[in-house]
Amino acid sequence: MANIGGELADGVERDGQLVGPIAFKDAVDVEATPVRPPTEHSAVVSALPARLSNGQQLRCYQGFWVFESWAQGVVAMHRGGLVPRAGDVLLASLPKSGTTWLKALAFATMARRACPPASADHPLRRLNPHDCVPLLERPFATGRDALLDELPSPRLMCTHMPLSLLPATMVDGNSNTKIIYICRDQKDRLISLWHFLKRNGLEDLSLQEVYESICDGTCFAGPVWDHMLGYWRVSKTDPSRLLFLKYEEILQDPANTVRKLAQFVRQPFSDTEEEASIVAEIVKLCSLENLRSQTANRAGIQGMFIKFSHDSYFRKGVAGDWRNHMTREMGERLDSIIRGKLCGSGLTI
Ligand code: PAP
Repeated sequence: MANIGGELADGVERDGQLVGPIAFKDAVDVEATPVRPPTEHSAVVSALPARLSNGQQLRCYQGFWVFESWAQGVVAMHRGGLVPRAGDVLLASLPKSGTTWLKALAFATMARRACPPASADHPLRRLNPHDCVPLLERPFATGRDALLDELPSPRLMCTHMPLSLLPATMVDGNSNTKIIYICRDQKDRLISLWHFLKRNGLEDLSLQEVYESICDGTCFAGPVWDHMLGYWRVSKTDPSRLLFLKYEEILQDPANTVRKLAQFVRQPFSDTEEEASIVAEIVKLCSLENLRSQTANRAGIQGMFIKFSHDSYFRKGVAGDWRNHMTREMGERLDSIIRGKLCGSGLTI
């Protein structure tokens, strides 16, 4: 069997067969997993600063705002609740930065030998991308984190948490975990978030409220600049461990991102794969149009405490939509806050 690109990624081969990540929903039985709520952290959480932001009760843990319903699980995860494995790949983002797209692209790329992107029964043709790649905080919040141990290698997982709240074993210098971060223009992210929350039960939420929560750093997973900077700095000091992507760059050249991503997880495309247009097939499979048209993405919901409809993850998928909703002054004020916070880091968005 070929050793693709010279070096075979950890966890890619099992019993002589090339394998990829298995869709979360196919690999585990959520209902059958024993529940062990992380109640040992209730005293820690009840002592944390609290506030209501964009219709959600939040707590501030170690400088970041997290859903109160997730807070005990976040503490449990942070304090070492997840045992990393060789071959783990973790996707990270602030919500509405392109997470769903990145999940699809990374899953399709890593799983391409076990599930060719053109195959009719590809998991992304029958499951929502969030059912293929688990968000770490959810099983931790519900005490079902044992599910993550059940996932076969190579594990592909996701988080909205900042780097500083991940288990130290996943992020310290000796960790084998590869992290792919995606960020997006905060003005477009804000508009996307506003539409998403309105679509999922907060019909009366004002744009101004969401806007102010991003400007003053109190939105979920914020302050957004600290979230981005935590990942950005590691991508600069250790680029083999952290790949930093921008939504707008993927929009411009998705094929280039797929190649970059494959290279990063040490599964570069072979000449044979290039000749067979596998990259283009992955891009097509993961396009907004294709994903939106799948039955699994037109119906159904996602989430444990908070429920989000599958179709609400697919809206316009463009850069610059903020101009249709915000004044130029609002845009300039937010840009200037973000620029000031990122100043000197080398990161521009
Ligand atoms: P999440 O963090 O809650 O998972 P996320 O996927 O980051 O959400 O955000 C959804 C945004 O990604 C939407 O942007 P919009 O509101 O500005 O339109 C959605 O349209 C966009 N999106 C989802 N899938 C794709 C895709 N395949 N290609 C491009 N953009 C996408």
